Amino acid sequence: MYERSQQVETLALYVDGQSRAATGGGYFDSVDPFTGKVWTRVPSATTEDVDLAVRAAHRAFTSGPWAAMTPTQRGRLLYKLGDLIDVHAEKLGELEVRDNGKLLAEMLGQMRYLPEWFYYYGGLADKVEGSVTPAERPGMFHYVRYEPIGVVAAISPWNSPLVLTVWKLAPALAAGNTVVVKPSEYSSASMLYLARLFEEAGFPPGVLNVITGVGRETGEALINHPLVERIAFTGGEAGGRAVYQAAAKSFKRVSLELGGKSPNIVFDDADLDDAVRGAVAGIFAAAGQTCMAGSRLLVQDSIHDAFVDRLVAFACSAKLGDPMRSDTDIGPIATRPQFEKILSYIAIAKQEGATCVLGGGPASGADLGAGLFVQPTMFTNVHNRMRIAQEEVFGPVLSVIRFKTEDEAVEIANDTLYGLAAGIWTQNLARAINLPARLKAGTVWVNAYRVVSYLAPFGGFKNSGIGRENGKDAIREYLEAKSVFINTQRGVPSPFVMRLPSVE
Ligand code: TXE
Repeated sequence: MYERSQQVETLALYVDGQSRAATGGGYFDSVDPFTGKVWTRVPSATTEDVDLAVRAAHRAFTSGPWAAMTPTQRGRLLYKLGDLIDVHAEKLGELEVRDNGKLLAEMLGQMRYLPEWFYYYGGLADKVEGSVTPAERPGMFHYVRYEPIGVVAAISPWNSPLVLTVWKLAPALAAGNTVVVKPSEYSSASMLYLARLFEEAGFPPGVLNVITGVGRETGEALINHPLVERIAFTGGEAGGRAVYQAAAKSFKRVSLELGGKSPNIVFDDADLDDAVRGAVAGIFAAAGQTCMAGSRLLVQDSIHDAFVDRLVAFACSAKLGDPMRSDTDIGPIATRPQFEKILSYIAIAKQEGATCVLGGGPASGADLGAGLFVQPTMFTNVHNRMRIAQEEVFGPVLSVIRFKTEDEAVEIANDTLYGLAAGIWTQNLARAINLPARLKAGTVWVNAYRVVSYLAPFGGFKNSGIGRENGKDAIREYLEAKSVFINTQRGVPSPFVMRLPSVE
């Protein structure tokens, strides 16, 4: 059993290869969501710190060892980092649990999987190939090369702090950029620890910088910094909108991974045991605090009542408790604002006339420490136009919606502003093949839920975001294409007329 240290640790920013306090000397506290006690003090980066970090990243990008490195050498550094993460996985997992209260089992799993991103993108670093285009006019040689963009700002949330940061870091660095990371103010510890592993792996100073602080100040200073050329953001809609607007002001390249209201669709031909587990994985795992939560459960009319009964029975057996314990299924809610937001949505669902068939409020008890727990909660008689079916709750609150036909299921599934993910439960082969194409979602799982991979592009349709992370094309998101024309013949034809090929 993991013993929490009682000592309050003081963290340091990581700028230009140095760990140090913020220039203003300020700190803010991070609270362990299970004990309710402050467990670490995090530096509050000022605008000056942001500027120092971005300038360091810019220097490292334009001159010095990183700029001179071959892609193969960069790749080797990424491999080394992957190896080091593997060695430190347990420590990193523990830090994340103390910050966000998610299950140690889940965070350890994430940390042990994390090196794969560095191996995969490390391997890709020297496989970005330009091309020579066919000659279409005499004497003109043309090729395309791909170049890194510059300083990347990576802004990440608290729910899976390192995983969601590494989805940005690994391809950005493999492509040759430099990065300034701003982790969530609720979960800075693991990223600051990871920064030291960058140093141990041999990354030159300035290639990775970590500044900590709140979104409205540190985050905004970062996205508005003129030397930042690319922003990669995962978080809520409000932050996403701020990033998109800041990006528009100076045409920064941007990718956004925002929320979801993902449908998890159960047909009457499904393996119902698996579907019950899939529904639970969709909404009660991580206490529903995941962007891809299957928060709308669409159940076919003919099995609706029996399925709801089975789901309630299964969800009732989930054990709430200390996220550090191996027998805990559901941990506390990560932050007080999130806890209050979840409870407010439960109240909204009740006002809207949905029927609460499970939970419906906060949970407390001897095993729950001082944590902010919400009971696994299920509403039936939900209509898709209700707010509880349209707005992201980011908590263990499931809206069950009835449908009769496949067409109706598709219509309900797509009737949302979001489009991050969707689940389908069926044993019908034709349906398993045909339905994914009809759903407006960046990821579709059939007879599975909540599966991600470094190999698989991840991102959203509609309000769920812009761009894709993971997979081999993600490295292109951190590169600019450049066309080079070389005239191999002497003589420039009429300088007043654009040079075009003859089309005879
Ligand atoms: O996210 P924020 P929060 C959803 C979820 C949750 C809501 C708010 O519904 O209730 O978002 O969560 C930084 N300029 N998701 O408040 O604020 C911020 O400091 C620059 C979905 O935790 O978006 C943090 O580092 N940066 C989600 C990061 O953005 C800004 C994950 C995310 O914080 C900023 C988490 C600004 N103006 C919450 N405002 C998902 N998609 O996985 C904030 N930040």
